Amino acid sequence: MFLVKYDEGATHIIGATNDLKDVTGTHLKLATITIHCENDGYCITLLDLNESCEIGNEANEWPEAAWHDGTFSCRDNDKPDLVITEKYETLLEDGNFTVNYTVANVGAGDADASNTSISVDGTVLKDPVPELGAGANYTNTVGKFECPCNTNVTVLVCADCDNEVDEEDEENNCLGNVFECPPCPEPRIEVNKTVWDPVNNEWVDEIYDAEIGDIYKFRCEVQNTSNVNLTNITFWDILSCSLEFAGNMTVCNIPVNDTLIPPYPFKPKRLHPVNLTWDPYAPISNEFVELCPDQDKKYHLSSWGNTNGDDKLSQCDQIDMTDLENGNVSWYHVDLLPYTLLLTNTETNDTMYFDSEQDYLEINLSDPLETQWKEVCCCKDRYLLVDWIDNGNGILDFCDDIYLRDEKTGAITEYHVEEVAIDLVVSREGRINDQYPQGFVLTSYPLKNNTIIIEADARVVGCGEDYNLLWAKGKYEGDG
Ligand SMILES: [Ca+2]
Ligand SMILES: [Ca+2]
Ligand SMILES: [Ca+2]
Ligand SMILES: [Ca+2]
Repeated sequence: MFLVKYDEGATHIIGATNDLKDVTGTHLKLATITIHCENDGYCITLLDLNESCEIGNEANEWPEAAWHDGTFSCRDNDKPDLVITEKYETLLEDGNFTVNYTVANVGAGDADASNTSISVDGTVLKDPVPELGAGANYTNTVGKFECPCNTNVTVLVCADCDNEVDEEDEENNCLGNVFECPPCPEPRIEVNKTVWDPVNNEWVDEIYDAEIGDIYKFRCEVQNTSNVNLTNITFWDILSCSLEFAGNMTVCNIPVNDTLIPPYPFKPKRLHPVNLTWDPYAPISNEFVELCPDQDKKYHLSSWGNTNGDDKLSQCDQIDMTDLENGNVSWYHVDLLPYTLLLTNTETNDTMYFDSEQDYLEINLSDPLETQWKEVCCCKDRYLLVDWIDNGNGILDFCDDIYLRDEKTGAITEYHVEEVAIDLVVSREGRINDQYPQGFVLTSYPLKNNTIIIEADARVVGCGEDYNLLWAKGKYEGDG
C-alpha cells in the first residue's frame, strides 16, 4: 500500500496498487499507479511517497519535477545488501591459520541463504551462510589454511559468492588483505661458561692465578637464541684435566639431587679394549678397561645405538656400558675413537699409553709420520711422530720403533711399540629433564625462561693451561 501526498489543489491523484511479487527477483514489490492531472497545467509537485518507495518510469527512478498523466511503476526499495564487515586471521600452533569473518546484511530487505567464499592464494573454501534478515549478521571461523613460513599469502573473503541473493549493491561484497606468515623456525642454542673471580667479584672467562687446592665456582649458561621453543635439553659440562668436581651443583638455582650419578661436570672416560683387535663394526660384548679417570674399572659394552647410521661404532653414537663390578648399566655418548699406542721408552724402560689426537678413521697406520699424540690421561704434553722404524710389514704395529717429539720442549724420544689398538673416549650428558620430570621447555628468544643456568664448584688438582668445555643441545618439536 502506498501513501500519496500532494499539495492541495495542485493535482488530483488516483492511485491503484498491485503487489507484484517475484517479478525481477526476491522480495521485489511492484505497484502501478495511474495519476491524472485535473487542471491543464503541469503537475508541479513532486510526489512524495512513503520512505522506502520510489516512483518513476523505471524502477528506482524518481519522476521528473514536471510530468503529465501517465502510468508509472513504483517499487519498494527493500533489497538486501550483503557485505563482509570484519575479517581476521589467527595463526595456529601447527603453523596453519584460520580466517574469521562476519557477513552482515546492511540492506533493507531480507537475504536468503548464501555462500561466502574464502580464498587463500587460489585455495577456495565455501562457507554456507544462513538466511539473514535486514540488519542481521553471521560470524564463522573457516580453515585451516597453509601458511608457508617466510611467505605472504593473499586472503580474500566474498559474500554471496554464487550470487544467489539479489542485492542493492553487488560491488561491495569482498574484503581482502595480505597475511604475513611467520618466519621459518631456526633452532639454535648458545652456551657460555664462566668462572667466578672472587677477587673482583665477577664472572670471568679466565682465572690467571689459580693454585692447586683452590675451589672455584663455574657457571654454565645454556640459552635458546632461536625463534622456536626447545625441549629435551641436554648438555655436556666437561671438566678439564686440572679440575675435579667439588659439589654445590645447582640447575636454575635448584640444588641437584646427589643421587644422580655421575654429577653433570664429567670427565670423559678413556676405555682400552681387552681384545686389541676388536672390530668397531661389531662392538657389542666387547670388554674395556678404564685408563682414566677411574683406573682399572672394567666394563662390558652391552648395547649400542648407531646414531649416525654408518654401521660402525663411531663418534656421536650412544652406548650402554655395564660396570662389571656392580652390574650397573650406564648410558654414554661416544666422543672419539682414537688409536692408542702402548709404548716403552727405550731409555728408561717406562711404559705408557699414548692416544692419537684424531679419530682412528683419520689416521693411516701405513703412513703414521706427522701424526699427533698425547699421553693418555694427561692433558699437558703433545707429541708429533717424527720418525718410524717399521719391522717390515708396512704398518705401524707392535715391534716397530717410533720417535716422538715433545711439542713443548722439542725433545725427541725413542719408543718401542708394544700394542696398537682403538680406544673409546666416552662421556655422559646432563639431562635437564632429570631435574624437571614434567618436562622443561626452553622458550624462544627473547622471552623469559630462555636460559638455563648451571653452577658447580670445582677444585684445582693440577696445573697447566686447561680448557673447560661445555656443549648443549635441544630438540625442536615442529613439523618443519
Ligand atoms: Ca553487497
Ligand atoms: Ca548478490
Ligand atoms: Ca656409528
Ligand atoms: Ca710394523
